[in-house]
Amino acid sequence: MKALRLKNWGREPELTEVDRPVPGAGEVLVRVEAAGLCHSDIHVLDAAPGTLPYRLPFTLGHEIAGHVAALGPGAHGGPAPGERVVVHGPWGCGTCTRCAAGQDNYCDRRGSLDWHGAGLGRDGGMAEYVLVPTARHLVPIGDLPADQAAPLSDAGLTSYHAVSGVRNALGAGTTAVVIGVGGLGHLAVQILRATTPSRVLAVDIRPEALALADRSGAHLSIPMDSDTAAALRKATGGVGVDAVLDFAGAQPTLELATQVLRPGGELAIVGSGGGQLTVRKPGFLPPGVRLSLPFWGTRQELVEVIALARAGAVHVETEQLPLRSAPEAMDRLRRGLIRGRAVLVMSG
Ligand code: FEH
Ligand code: ZN
Ligand code: ZN
Repeated sequence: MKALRLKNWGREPELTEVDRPVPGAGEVLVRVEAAGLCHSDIHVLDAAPGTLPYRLPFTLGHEIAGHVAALGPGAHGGPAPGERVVVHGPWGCGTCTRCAAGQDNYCDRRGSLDWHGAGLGRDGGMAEYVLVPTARHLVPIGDLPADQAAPLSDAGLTSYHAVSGVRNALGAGTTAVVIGVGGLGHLAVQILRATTPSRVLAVDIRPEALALADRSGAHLSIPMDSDTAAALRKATGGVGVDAVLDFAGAQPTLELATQVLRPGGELAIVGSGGGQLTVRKPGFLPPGVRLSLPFWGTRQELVEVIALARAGAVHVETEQLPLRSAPEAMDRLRRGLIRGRAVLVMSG
């Protein structure tokens, strides 16, 4: 089968012919229908040798949807052959209390593993087939199209998990701000609209991203410039915003968040833009502000995201591409030229 494999650190991945995996005890072989591209793939490609614990070579792709092709011995109780599924991508140790609860994204043994999941040190889904270690990593998707389901397993799930973490601050009469309206941010806007009563404001530097925010249901989209803080404060009648979800995580966006947060507000730093905040008392942060660094999401949250999409409450704007176009698409992703989410669609 064809697979996009990372063979050397700092080098482009290669489309390679490899043997189709055969599921062993407890394992499930999934025929991949779609696999999304993520900024984390770029971070993996650009990682210097030794910075990630992963062993080369491996197949990329941690945002995967398809159907069950075969079950290994004893792999029962999960989806049956032929059933369409999405893969819960964070694979932990499988035996700690977090993994046992479907919270592999916060595995207690993460630091000792030489993988973080499908396509992250283990063979992933930018291939015709992917081997999943256990059926508990699979969530049924019914008739949801694969190009929708795949991005929901990472972009959607990460956004949903971030919203879940700040939900306490988002009751009636509140305001939430999404900074960065890309593959994750446009889904966060929809998830906020679908699951909270908050007004949703969106901030981005790109006009096309602000248009995407409008299409996604933002009440107001505001360009990132020197007037953004004033515009956000004005939009809240001067009291400040109740929650900021920063999908950039860059210095300017973190500083914007500290300028507009309401006392007692929530800041979820989702993007890995490398921005820094000084947290001290007294300091610049409003009193009572809570910070979170959400990572990916739980299996149960993935079930909930899929249910939202199947109910029509969440729709992913995708750019669909064949597997062979992945290197070119990754280069455009690296340069910020992908609108929505790029999804590799497997033929056959
Ligand atoms: C995966 C692995 C490591 C860092 C970040 C990620 C995210 O793409 C998961 O949503
Ligand atoms: Zn990702
Ligand atoms: Zn674990």
